[in-house]
Amino acid sequence: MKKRRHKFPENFIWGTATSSYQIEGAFNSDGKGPSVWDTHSHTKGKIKNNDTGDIACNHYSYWKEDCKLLNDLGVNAYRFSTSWPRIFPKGIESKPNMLGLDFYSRLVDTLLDYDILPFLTLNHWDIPQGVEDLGGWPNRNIIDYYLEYTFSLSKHLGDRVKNWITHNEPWCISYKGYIEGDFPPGIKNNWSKSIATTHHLLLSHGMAIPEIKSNSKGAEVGITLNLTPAVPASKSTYDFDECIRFDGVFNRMYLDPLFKKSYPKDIIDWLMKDNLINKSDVDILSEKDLDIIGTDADFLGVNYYSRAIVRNKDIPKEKNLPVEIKSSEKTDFGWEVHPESFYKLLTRIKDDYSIKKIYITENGCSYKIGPDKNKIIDDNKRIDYHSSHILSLKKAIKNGVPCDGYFAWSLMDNFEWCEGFQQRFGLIWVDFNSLERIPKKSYFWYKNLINKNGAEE
Ligand code: GCO
Repeated sequence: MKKRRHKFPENFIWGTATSSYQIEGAFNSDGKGPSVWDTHSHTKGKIKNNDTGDIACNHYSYWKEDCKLLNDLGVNAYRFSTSWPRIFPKGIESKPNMLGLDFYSRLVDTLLDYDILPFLTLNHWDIPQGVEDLGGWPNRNIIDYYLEYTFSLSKHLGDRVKNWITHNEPWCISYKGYIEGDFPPGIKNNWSKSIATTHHLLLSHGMAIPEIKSNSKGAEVGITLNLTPAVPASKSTYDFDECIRFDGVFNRMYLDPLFKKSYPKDIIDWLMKDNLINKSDVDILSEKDLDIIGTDADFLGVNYYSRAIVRNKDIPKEKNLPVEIKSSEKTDFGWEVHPESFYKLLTRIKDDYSIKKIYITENGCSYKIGPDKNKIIDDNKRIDYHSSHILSLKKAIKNGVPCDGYFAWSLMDNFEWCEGFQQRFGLIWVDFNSLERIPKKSYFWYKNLINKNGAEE
């Protein structure tokens, strides 16, 4: 018997996503200034294998070929990011670098010629080293520079780009940059700076919305969050409490201000109680700012990869309970494949927050499998990953989650941050020596899925 076909709503958007530093290369071409990721990757020992994004996929030269691959894939949208230091090399100039703007302008025109909607992310982490040197995100002044960049870009591209994402994954900037310290600027355990970073990112998002709309008639503006649902590893109350904290730091710290105009009280109280922040850190989180942060955005971008199984490391021995949650299969990155949590996450944000529209701006997996001698790349595991997550999404939509699009991460293998070129998320294989692109089996599978608007048998 034939199984029922699962169809997606008409006009559902199927896309793929990339980001500037991860694919462009050309790190110092045509007047581009250094970004914090250039600085970071050029510092020995920060990135596996000391890889850098100097060349990456050299999309800066191969963009036409890449657009053609997008067109052949049949996507109706493409999410990419613009490199701020290509437009304002130090971040503080009064006039934009036209060569940088022209690159994105050509890209946008070509996408539109192919009937592919450009989804433009303004900040996918590679901010100019120049603004970092002035204090970076913890310094409120950065907002003015960011708005200048946002205004300039929307002025030049706003007639053609109608989908804007202000920031990608503020958690990564704030937590990995200032608590874990593996991302630039590489500061560890500084909660004051981390909280200020979160606040300034969110505030600049709220302030950018009217700026972009003033330049781009009918534009949709949103922000992309990486959300990770969490489950306690055991029945222990220690694990349970830790899980609530994890959810607060990871998810609610962003969702609450954006959609409820407040920061989670339990997290602020905990940080104060443990003397990780002081009153002056809390004072900057003013109601006036929160009002701007909560400006009605047109959509929320959700990036989902995996769930977290949370264990409290300080659990006293006598209270230690065995871990009950068994992890499922893992990708080559060691991230658990758990499509059920994707469904749970989406229905939870629908229930807890009133969000008009969601786009899945990233979902994907890392598998190293490469070409055989006939240049066939048999990445069935990637197909299984996307397929199971798309089914969860379908179920979520059926249960009222207002999702209008899905972007597979990523169009092609690229520079995976601290992992360098070790992790491959692409539907297209990239040979990082010859820069040859070879579509994987998953590329053809996705093409077929798009063609049938998500129907699978
Ligand atoms: C992120 C970014 C992407 C990553 C992807 C895989 O989530 O870290 O948005 O740039 O490459 O998520 O880690």
